[in-house]
Amino acid sequence: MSRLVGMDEFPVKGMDAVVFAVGNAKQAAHYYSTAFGMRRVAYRGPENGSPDEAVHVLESGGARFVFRGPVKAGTAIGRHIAEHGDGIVDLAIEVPDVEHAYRHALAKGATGLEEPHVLEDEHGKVTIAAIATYGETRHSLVDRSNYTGPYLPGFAAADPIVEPQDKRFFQAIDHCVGNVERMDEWAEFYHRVMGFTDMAEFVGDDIATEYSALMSKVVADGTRKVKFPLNEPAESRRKSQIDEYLEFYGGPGVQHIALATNDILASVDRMRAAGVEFLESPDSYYEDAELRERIGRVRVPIEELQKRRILVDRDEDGYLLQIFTKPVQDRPTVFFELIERHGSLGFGKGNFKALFEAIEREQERRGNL
Ligand code: TYF
Ligand code: FE
Repeated sequence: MSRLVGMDEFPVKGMDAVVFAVGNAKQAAHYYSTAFGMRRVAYRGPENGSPDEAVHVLESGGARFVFRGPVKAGTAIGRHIAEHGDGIVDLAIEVPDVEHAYRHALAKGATGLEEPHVLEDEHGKVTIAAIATYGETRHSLVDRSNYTGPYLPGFAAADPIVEPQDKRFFQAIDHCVGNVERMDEWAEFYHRVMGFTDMAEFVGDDIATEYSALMSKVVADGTRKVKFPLNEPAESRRKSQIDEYLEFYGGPGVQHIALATNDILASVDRMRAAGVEFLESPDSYYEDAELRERIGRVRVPIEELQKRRILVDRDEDGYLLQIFTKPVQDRPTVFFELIERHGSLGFGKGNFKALFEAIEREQERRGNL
Protein backbone atom coordinates (compact mmCIF):
# COMPACT_ATOMS: atom_id res chain seq x y z
CA MET A 1 0.00 0.00 0.00
CA SER A 2 1.32 3.42 -0.87
CA ARG A 3 1.59 5.91 1.96
CA LEU A 4 -0.56 8.36 0.05
CA VAL A 5 -3.54 6.01 -0.07
CA GLY A 6 -3.10 5.14 3.57
CA MET A 7 -3.02 8.81 4.48
CA ASP A 8 -6.19 9.77 2.64
CA GLU A 9 -8.86 9.49 5.31
CA PHE A 10 -11.68 10.63 2.97
CA PRO A 11 -10.96 9.37 -0.54
CA VAL A 12 -13.18 10.81 -3.29
CA LYS A 13 -13.53 9.80 -6.92
CA GLY A 14 -14.89 13.15 -8.18
CA MET A 15 -18.09 15.13 -8.46
CA ASP A 16 -21.13 12.90 -8.89
CA ALA A 17 -23.72 15.56 -9.71
CA VAL A 18 -24.84 19.13 -9.15
CA VAL A 19 -28.47 19.00 -8.01
CA PHE A 20 -30.68 22.04 -8.60
CA ALA A 21 -34.04 22.86 -7.01
CA VAL A 22 -36.04 24.81 -9.61
CA GLY A 23 -39.59 26.06 -10.02
CA ASN A 24 -40.10 24.20 -13.28
CA ALA A 25 -37.76 21.28 -13.95
CA LYS A 26 -39.23 20.65 -17.39
CA GLN A 27 -38.29 24.13 -18.59
CA ALA A 28 -34.91 24.11 -16.81
CA ALA A 29 -34.07 20.82 -18.57
CA HIS A 30 -34.97 22.49 -21.87
CA TYR A 31 -32.76 25.54 -21.15
CA TYR A 32 -29.73 23.45 -20.20
CA SER A 33 -30.30 21.29 -23.30
CA THR A 34 -30.52 24.17 -25.76
CA ALA A 35 -28.28 26.80 -24.13
CA PHE A 36 -25.66 24.56 -22.45
CA GLY A 37 -25.68 21.74 -25.02
CA MET A 38 -26.52 19.09 -22.42
CA ARG A 39 -28.22 15.79 -23.11
CA ARG A 40 -31.11 14.48 -21.04
CA VAL A 41 -30.49 10.90 -19.96
CA ALA A 42 -32.97 10.09 -17.17
CA TYR A 43 -36.29 11.12 -15.67
CA ARG A 44 -38.43 10.40 -12.65
CA GLY A 45 -41.80 11.93 -11.94
CA PRO A 46 -45.47 11.19 -11.27
CA GLU A 47 -45.49 8.76 -14.23
CA ASN A 48 -42.91 6.47 -12.62
CA GLY A 49 -43.18 6.56 -8.88
CA SER A 50 -42.44 10.15 -7.79
CA PRO A 51 -45.80 11.84 -7.08
CA ASP A 52 -44.31 15.00 -5.49
CA GLU A 53 -41.56 16.06 -7.84
CA ALA A 54 -40.31 15.84 -11.41
CA VAL A 55 -36.59 15.17 -11.81
CA HIS A 56 -34.70 15.54 -15.09
CA VAL A 57 -31.08 14.34 -15.31
CA LEU A 58 -28.78 15.89 -17.94
CA GLU A 59 -25.18 15.15 -18.84
CA SER A 60 -22.32 16.73 -20.75
CA GLY A 61 -19.31 14.41 -20.83
CA GLY A 62 -18.47 13.67 -17.21
CA ALA A 63 -20.69 16.46 -15.83
CA ARG A 64 -24.13 15.60 -14.49
CA PHE A 65 -26.83 18.16 -13.61
CA VAL A 66 -30.04 17.09 -11.87
CA PHE A 67 -33.12 19.37 -11.91
CA ARG A 68 -35.78 18.81 -9.27
CA GLY A 69 -39.07 20.66 -9.41
CA PRO A 70 -42.31 20.36 -7.40
CA VAL A 71 -45.38 18.98 -9.18
CA LYS A 72 -47.81 19.95 -6.43
CA ALA A 73 -48.31 22.33 -3.51
CA GLY A 74 -46.83 21.80 -0.10
CA THR A 75 -43.55 20.03 -0.93
CA ALA A 76 -40.16 20.52 0.70
CA ILE A 77 -38.63 21.43 -2.65
CA GLY A 78 -41.40 24.03 -3.17
CA ARG A 79 -40.57 25.56 0.20
CA HIS A 80 -36.87 25.69 -0.76
CA ILE A 81 -37.66 27.54 -3.99
CA ALA A 82 -40.03 29.97 -2.26
CA GLU A 83 -37.21 30.85 0.10
CA HIS A 84 -34.10 30.81 -2.10
CA GLY A 85 -35.35 30.89 -5.67
CA ASP A 86 -33.84 28.43 -8.13
CA GLY A 87 -30.58 27.21 -6.67
CA ILE A 88 -28.30 24.32 -5.89
CA VAL A 89 -29.31 21.96 -3.09
CA ASP A 90 -26.67 19.26 -3.41
CA LEU A 91 -23.04 19.04 -4.51
CA ALA A 92 -22.98 15.25 -4.71
CA ILE A 93 -19.58 13.59 -4.42
CA GLU A 94 -18.69 10.14 -5.69
CA VAL A 95 -16.79 8.13 -3.08
CA PRO A 96 -15.46 4.55 -3.12
CA ASP A 97 -16.94 3.68 0.31
CA VAL A 98 -20.05 5.55 1.46
CA GLU A 99 -20.27 3.88 4.87
CA HIS A 100 -16.64 4.78 5.64
CA ALA A 101 -16.98 8.36 4.34
CA TYR A 102 -20.20 8.98 6.27
CA ARG A 103 -18.90 7.53 9.57
CA HIS A 104 -15.68 9.51 9.20
CA ALA A 105 -17.57 12.74 8.48
CA LEU A 106 -19.85 12.32 11.50
CA ALA A 107 -16.94 11.40 13.77
CA LYS A 108 -15.33 14.68 12.67
CA GLY A 109 -18.43 16.66 13.61
CA ALA A 110 -20.44 16.83 10.36
CA THR A 111 -24.24 16.79 10.56
CA GLY A 112 -25.75 13.63 9.07
CA LEU A 113 -28.81 14.17 6.85
CA GLU A 114 -29.24 10.66 5.42
CA GLU A 115 -27.81 7.45 6.83
CA PRO A 116 -26.07 5.22 4.27
CA HIS A 117 -28.66 3.13 2.43
CA VAL A 118 -28.76 0.97 -0.66
CA LEU A 119 -31.03 1.70 -3.62
CA GLU A 120 -31.56 -1.18 -6.00
CA ASP A 121 -33.23 -1.98 -9.31
CA GLU A 122 -32.63 -4.23 -12.31
CA HIS A 123 -29.47 -2.22 -13.20
CA GLY A 124 -27.74 -2.88 -9.88
CA LYS A 125 -27.13 -1.07 -6.60
CA VAL A 126 -26.22 2.44 -5.50
CA THR A 127 -25.19 3.26 -1.96
CA ILE A 128 -25.94 6.82 -0.85
CA ALA A 129 -25.76 8.99 2.28
CA ALA A 130 -25.79 12.74 2.87
CA ILE A 131 -24.19 15.32 5.15
CA ALA A 132 -24.94 19.02 5.62
CA THR A 133 -22.69 21.84 4.50
CA TYR A 134 -23.15 25.66 4.36
CA GLY A 135 -26.66 27.10 4.34
CA GLU A 136 -29.22 24.57 3.21
CA THR A 137 -26.74 22.87 0.91
CA ARG A 138 -25.81 19.21 1.28
CA HIS A 139 -23.19 16.76 0.05
CA SER A 140 -24.64 13.45 -0.99
CA LEU A 141 -21.99 10.72 -0.85
CA VAL A 142 -22.57 8.28 -3.69
CA ASP A 143 -21.10 4.92 -4.69
CA ARG A 144 -22.39 3.92 -8.11
CA SER A 145 -19.61 1.43 -8.91
CA ASN A 146 -22.15 -1.45 -8.97
CA TYR A 147 -24.73 0.33 -11.10
CA THR A 148 -25.29 0.48 -14.86
CA GLY A 149 -28.58 2.44 -15.03
CA PRO A 150 -28.90 6.01 -16.35
CA TYR A 151 -28.80 7.71 -12.89
CA LEU A 152 -30.25 6.19 -9.72
CA PRO A 153 -32.54 3.21 -9.15
CA GLY A 154 -36.12 4.31 -9.83
CA PHE A 155 -35.13 6.59 -12.71
CA ALA A 156 -36.10 5.70 -16.26
CA ALA A 157 -33.84 6.38 -19.24
CA ALA A 158 -35.14 9.46 -21.04
CA ASP A 159 -34.67 10.77 -24.56
CA PRO A 160 -32.71 13.96 -25.22
CA ILE A 161 -35.03 17.00 -25.28
CA VAL A 162 -33.53 18.40 -28.48
CA GLU A 163 -31.30 16.82 -31.11
CA PRO A 164 -27.94 16.45 -29.30
CA GLN A 165 -25.17 18.88 -30.27
CA ASP A 166 -22.42 17.53 -32.53
CA LYS A 167 -19.86 18.82 -30.02
CA ARG A 168 -20.13 19.19 -26.23
CA PHE A 169 -20.01 22.70 -24.78
CA PHE A 170 -18.20 21.35 -21.71
CA GLN A 171 -16.76 18.06 -20.47
CA ALA A 172 -16.58 18.22 -16.69
CA ILE A 173 -17.24 20.17 -13.53
CA ASP A 174 -14.05 22.08 -12.71
CA HIS A 175 -15.03 23.66 -9.38
CA CYS A 176 -18.06 24.61 -7.28
CA VAL A 177 -18.00 27.87 -5.33
CA GLY A 178 -19.83 28.62 -2.09
CA ASN A 179 -20.77 32.03 -0.71
CA VAL A 180 -20.68 31.94 3.08
CA GLU A 181 -20.60 34.36 5.98
CA ARG A 182 -17.38 33.02 7.48
CA MET A 183 -14.92 31.53 4.98
CA ASP A 184 -12.42 30.30 7.59
CA GLU A 185 -15.08 28.35 9.44
CA TRP A 186 -16.09 26.46 6.28
CA ALA A 187 -12.51 25.95 5.09
CA GLU A 188 -11.85 24.40 8.50
CA PHE A 189 -14.97 22.21 8.04
CA TYR A 190 -13.58 20.78 4.77
CA HIS A 191 -10.13 20.29 6.33
CA ARG A 192 -11.54 18.48 9.36
CA VAL A 193 -14.41 16.51 7.81
CA MET A 194 -13.02 15.61 4.37
CA GLY A 195 -9.26 16.05 4.82
CA PHE A 196 -9.26 18.69 2.07
CA THR A 197 -6.28 21.05 1.90
CA ASP A 198 -5.92 24.67 0.83
CA MET A 199 -4.86 25.46 -2.71
CA ALA A 200 -2.54 28.38 -3.36
CA GLU A 201 -5.24 30.79 -4.56
CA PHE A 202 -6.21 33.13 -1.78
CA VAL A 203 -7.79 36.56 -1.66
CA GLY A 204 -6.97 38.02 1.71
CA ASP A 205 -7.60 41.26 3.52
CA ASP A 206 -5.00 43.08 1.42
CA ILE A 207 -6.67 42.55 -1.96
CA ALA A 208 -10.14 42.65 -0.40
CA THR A 209 -9.85 46.22 0.79
CA GLU A 210 -8.33 47.30 -2.51
CA TYR A 211 -11.07 46.30 -4.92
CA SER A 212 -12.54 42.82 -4.57
CA ALA A 213 -15.05 43.33 -1.70
CA LEU A 214 -14.57 39.66 -0.90
CA MET A 215 -12.17 37.21 0.66
CA SER A 216 -11.70 33.82 -0.92
CA LYS A 217 -9.95 30.54 -0.25
CA VAL A 218 -9.94 27.25 -2.17
CA VAL A 219 -10.12 23.81 -0.54
CA ALA A 220 -9.64 20.62 -2.56
CA ASP A 221 -9.22 16.89 -2.13
CA GLY A 222 -5.74 15.35 -2.44
CA THR A 223 -6.21 14.51 -6.12
CA ARG A 224 -7.56 18.03 -6.92
CA LYS A 225 -10.58 16.51 -8.65
CA VAL A 226 -13.00 18.16 -6.23
CA LYS A 227 -12.30 21.87 -5.76
CA PHE A 228 -14.45 24.12 -3.59
CA PRO A 229 -13.58 27.84 -3.45
CA LEU A 230 -15.29 29.66 -0.57
CA ASN A 231 -16.11 33.38 -0.65
CA GLU A 232 -16.88 35.70 2.24
CA PRO A 233 -17.99 39.34 1.97
CA ALA A 234 -15.36 41.93 2.88
CA GLU A 235 -15.87 45.41 4.25
CA SER A 236 -15.62 47.82 1.37
CA ARG A 237 -16.76 51.20 0.14
CA ARG A 238 -19.69 49.61 -1.60
CA LYS A 239 -21.89 46.59 -1.02
CA SER A 240 -20.01 43.35 -1.61
CA GLN A 241 -21.25 41.10 -4.43
CA ILE A 242 -21.23 38.35 -1.78
CA ASP A 243 -23.60 40.37 0.44
CA GLU A 244 -25.86 40.86 -2.56
CA TYR A 245 -25.94 37.08 -3.04
CA LEU A 246 -26.56 36.35 0.66
CA GLU A 247 -29.40 38.86 0.73
CA PHE A 248 -31.14 37.63 -2.41
CA TYR A 249 -30.54 33.91 -1.86
CA GLY A 250 -31.54 34.20 1.77
CA GLY A 251 -28.32 32.85 3.25
CA PRO A 252 -25.21 30.92 2.24
CA GLY A 253 -25.29 28.77 -0.90
CA VAL A 254 -23.58 27.83 -4.13
CA GLN A 255 -22.52 30.90 -6.12
CA HIS A 256 -21.04 29.50 -9.31
CA ILE A 257 -20.21 26.26 -11.04
CA ALA A 258 -17.17 26.28 -13.31
CA LEU A 259 -17.43 24.05 -16.36
CA ALA A 260 -14.28 22.71 -18.01
CA THR A 261 -14.25 23.04 -21.79
CA ASN A 262 -11.59 22.23 -24.38
CA ASP A 263 -12.87 24.83 -26.84
CA ILE A 264 -14.06 27.89 -24.95
CA LEU A 265 -14.36 29.95 -28.16
CA ALA A 266 -16.84 27.54 -29.75
CA SER A 267 -18.75 27.09 -26.46
CA VAL A 268 -19.14 30.82 -25.87
CA ASP A 269 -20.25 31.38 -29.47
CA ARG A 270 -22.91 28.69 -29.21
CA MET A 271 -24.13 29.71 -25.79
CA ARG A 272 -24.37 33.38 -26.82
CA ALA A 273 -26.27 32.33 -29.95
CA ALA A 274 -28.69 30.47 -27.66
CA GLY A 275 -29.24 33.58 -25.53
CA VAL A 276 -26.86 33.09 -22.59
CA GLU A 277 -25.56 36.44 -21.30
CA PHE A 278 -21.90 36.83 -20.36
CA LEU A 279 -20.10 39.49 -18.35
CA GLU A 280 -18.35 41.98 -20.62
CA SER A 281 -14.71 42.85 -20.01
CA PRO A 282 -13.74 46.24 -21.47
CA ASP A 283 -11.46 46.72 -24.50
CA SER A 284 -8.89 48.29 -22.16
CA TYR A 285 -8.40 44.82 -20.61
CA TYR A 286 -7.07 43.50 -23.96
CA GLU A 287 -5.20 46.65 -24.93
CA ASP A 288 -3.18 46.65 -21.71
CA ALA A 289 0.50 46.16 -22.62
CA GLU A 290 1.19 44.70 -19.20
CA LEU A 291 -1.44 41.97 -19.76
CA ARG A 292 -0.04 41.08 -23.18
CA GLU A 293 3.45 40.91 -21.68
CA ARG A 294 2.32 38.75 -18.76
CA ILE A 295 0.26 36.19 -20.70
CA GLY A 296 2.64 35.77 -23.64
CA ARG A 297 1.51 33.35 -26.36
CA VAL A 298 -1.80 31.53 -26.06
CA ARG A 299 -3.45 29.19 -28.56
CA VAL A 300 -5.41 31.92 -30.39
CA PRO A 301 -4.74 35.56 -31.27
CA ILE A 302 -5.77 37.83 -28.40
CA GLU A 303 -8.24 39.53 -30.78
CA GLU A 304 -10.27 36.29 -30.81
CA LEU A 305 -10.51 36.47 -27.03
CA GLN A 306 -11.34 40.18 -27.11
CA LYS A 307 -14.17 39.62 -29.62
CA ARG A 308 -15.79 37.21 -27.17
CA ARG A 309 -14.77 38.91 -23.88
CA ILE A 310 -12.86 35.82 -22.76
CA LEU A 311 -10.36 36.46 -19.93
CA VAL A 312 -6.87 34.98 -19.78
CA ASP A 313 -4.46 34.37 -16.92
CA ARG A 314 -1.04 32.78 -16.65
CA ASP A 315 0.95 31.39 -13.73
CA GLU A 316 4.09 29.28 -13.30
CA ASP A 317 2.29 26.11 -14.49
CA GLY A 318 0.61 27.42 -17.61
CA TYR A 319 -2.38 29.50 -18.61
CA LEU A 320 -6.17 29.43 -18.52
CA LEU A 321 -9.02 31.03 -20.47
CA GLN A 322 -12.23 31.83 -18.62
CA ILE A 323 -15.51 33.70 -18.92
CA PHE A 324 -18.48 34.20 -16.60
CA THR A 325 -22.19 34.24 -17.35
CA LYS A 326 -24.53 36.71 -15.75
CA PRO A 327 -26.88 35.17 -13.16
CA VAL A 328 -29.05 32.56 -14.92
CA GLN A 329 -32.25 33.24 -12.98
CA ASP A 330 -34.17 36.38 -11.99
CA ARG A 331 -32.40 36.64 -8.65
CA PRO A 332 -28.75 37.82 -8.74
CA THR A 333 -27.53 34.51 -7.33
CA VAL A 334 -26.23 31.48 -9.27
CA PHE A 335 -24.04 31.88 -12.37
CA PHE A 336 -21.62 29.76 -14.41
CA GLU A 337 -18.00 29.99 -15.50
CA LEU A 338 -16.47 28.35 -18.56
CA ILE A 339 -12.81 27.50 -18.09
CA GLU A 340 -10.24 26.11 -20.53
CA ARG A 341 -7.06 25.10 -18.74
CA HIS A 342 -3.65 24.80 -20.36
CA GLY A 343 -1.50 23.70 -17.44
CA SER A 344 -2.61 26.34 -14.95
CA LEU A 345 -4.18 24.96 -11.77
CA GLY A 346 -5.30 28.43 -10.67
CA PHE A 347 -8.63 30.22 -10.71
CA GLY A 348 -7.75 33.35 -12.66
CA LYS A 349 -6.32 35.49 -9.88
CA GLY A 350 -4.84 37.90 -12.44
CA ASN A 351 -8.38 38.56 -13.67
CA PHE A 352 -9.96 39.26 -10.30
CA LYS A 353 -9.77 43.05 -10.69
CA ALA A 354 -11.32 43.12 -14.18
CA LEU A 355 -13.86 40.46 -13.21
CA PHE A 356 -14.98 42.12 -10.01
CA GLU A 357 -15.31 45.46 -11.77
CA ALA A 358 -17.57 43.80 -14.37
CA ILE A 359 -19.64 42.22 -11.60
CA GLU A 360 -19.94 45.61 -9.88
CA ARG A 361 -21.20 47.20 -13.09
CA GLU A 362 -23.97 44.58 -13.08
CA GLN A 363 -24.69 45.19 -9.38
CA GLU A 364 -25.01 48.87 -10.16
CA ARG A 365 -27.47 48.19 -13.02
CA ARG A 366 -29.56 46.16 -10.59
CA GLY A 367 -29.51 48.98 -8.06
CA ASN A 368 -27.70 46.81 -5.51
CA LEU A 369 -24.44 48.64 -5.05
O1 TYF B 1 -13.73 30.48 -8.57
C1 TYF B 1 -13.00 31.45 -8.51
O2 TYF B 1 -12.30 31.67 -7.53
C2 TYF B 1 -12.89 32.36 -9.71
C3 TYF B 1 -12.97 33.81 -9.36
O3 TYF B 1 -17.36 36.10 -6.87
C4 TYF B 1 -14.18 34.30 -8.71
O4 TYF B 1 -13.86 32.00 -10.62
C5 TYF B 1 -14.19 34.51 -7.36
C6 TYF B 1 -15.25 35.12 -6.75
C7 TYF B 1 -16.35 35.52 -7.49
C8 TYF B 1 -16.38 35.28 -8.84
C9 TYF B 1 -15.31 34.66 -9.43
FE1 FE C 1 -14.48 30.09 -10.48
